[in-house]
Amino acid sequence: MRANGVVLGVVALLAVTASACSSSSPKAGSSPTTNTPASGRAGSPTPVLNQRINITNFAFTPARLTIRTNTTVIWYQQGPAEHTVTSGTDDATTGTTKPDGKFSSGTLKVGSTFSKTFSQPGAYNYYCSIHPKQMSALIVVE
Ligand SMILES: [Cu+2]
Repeated sequence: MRANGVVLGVVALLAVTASACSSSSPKAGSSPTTNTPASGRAGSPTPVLNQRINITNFAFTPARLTIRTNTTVIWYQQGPAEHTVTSGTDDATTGTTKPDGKFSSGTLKVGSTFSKTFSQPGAYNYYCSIHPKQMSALIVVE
C-alpha cells in the first residue's frame, strides 16, 4: 500500500527534525557573560573596608575622602561642641545648605560615633547642620 509508505516517511521526517532541534539547543542558555570583570584591579592592595573621619575643632578631617564602594565610614565626634553629619549640598555663594536625605546622624554628643556604608558610586557632600558655614566636607565613592 502506498499510503503506508507516505505515513512512514512523514514520521521519519518528524523524528529527524525533532532530533535536530534537540541536538542544537543545549548551548542556547549557556552563552558566556562577558560584562562582569573577574578581578577589579590586579596588584592593588587589599581594599580597606573601614575609613575613619575625625570631627574635632569644628572640622571634618579629612575634609575630602575617596573610598571604594562598600566601604564603611565612621565619624568620631571628639568635640568640643555637638555636631551632626548631614548629607546635602553646600552653596558657598548664598551660604545655605540643603539636606538631601541620603544620611543624617542627628546631633552627635562628644565621644559618640556615626557610621554609614557607601554601596553606590558618586560624590556625597555633607555638612554639620549646627555649624554649616564652618563645617562641610566631601566623600567620593569610586
Ligand atoms: Cu558642628
